[in-house]
Amino acid sequence: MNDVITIGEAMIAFSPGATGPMKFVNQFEKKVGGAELNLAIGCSRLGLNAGWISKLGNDEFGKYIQTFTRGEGIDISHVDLVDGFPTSLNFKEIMEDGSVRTFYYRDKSPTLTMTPEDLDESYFQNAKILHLTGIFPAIDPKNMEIFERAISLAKKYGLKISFDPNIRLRMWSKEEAKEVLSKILPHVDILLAGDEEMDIIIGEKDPEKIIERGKDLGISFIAVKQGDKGSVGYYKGETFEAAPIKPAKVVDTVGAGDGFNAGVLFGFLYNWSLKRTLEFANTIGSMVVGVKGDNEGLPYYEDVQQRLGEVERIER
Ligand code: KDG
Repeated sequence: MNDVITIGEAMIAFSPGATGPMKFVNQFEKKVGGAELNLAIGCSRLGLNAGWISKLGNDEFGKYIQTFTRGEGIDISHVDLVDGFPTSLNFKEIMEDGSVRTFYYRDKSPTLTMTPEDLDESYFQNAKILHLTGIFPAIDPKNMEIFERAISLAKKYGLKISFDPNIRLRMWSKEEAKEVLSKILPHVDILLAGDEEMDIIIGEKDPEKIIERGKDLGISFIAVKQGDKGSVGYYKGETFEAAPIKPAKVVDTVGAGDGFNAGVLFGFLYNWSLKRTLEFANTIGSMVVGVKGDNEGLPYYEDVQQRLGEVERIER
């Protein structure tokens, strides 16, 4: 039984060997990225069972991602390699202060070959949470047909639907994102959204107002991510504002939101208090930004406990 299943594209992420403008960087390290896959890795490292539904190119990069994800303990039984569609790529630019720009090469994404019929009903029967993000419909608005079937299967089998808008403005406009993503919100049980993203979708970035609107839509767990300002959450009638956890150093901010999401889903599944869940998730986000790569900084459960001072860290 998978605790969490997710649908989305992964890609080779070329990480720069030096900080500064990308056009002057001469060496890149081959890594793996993709918001939904990062979430699955984050969950798996915490000890949850995570499954990923996707397609990769039938090429060296696709095979590498397959091997990498298998090594992370992700269930890739629903990931296929397809001919004629190369595995997508991205190149990252990282500045001295840790701020990042990502340049995508994903126009012929292997996930364009996915159809609603690719979703295996029995996979939904054996899972607890379905995690979706706004990146998948940004690749092709037709992917909403896949989401519609996924949502209806999730409802049929009692899965909670978790959603992160993950708005990527290199992929679509604010108007397009708003039109498509606002259709997903009424189906969501667990909302994991940035304040700026909610401003695009519902025209509100004040967490209190987002929570009010989320409650009206019937969303039961709401977490509003505010970057280095921490997060605000709502669950079972309670609202909590979790202070930010200052990272030791900001090396690469990409993937922090996915790590936060993994922390929330973990706390949700273990029925933790809202306070504990948000503090745990904030801690994970702060750990991710200290490591270069989209998922290399995602911690194991004991790492978070050590960071929180709950267990002793033995160095040697
Ligand atoms: O959330 C992090 C991801 O955005 C990153 O790993 C890869 O840019 C990416 C994407 O579109 O999934």
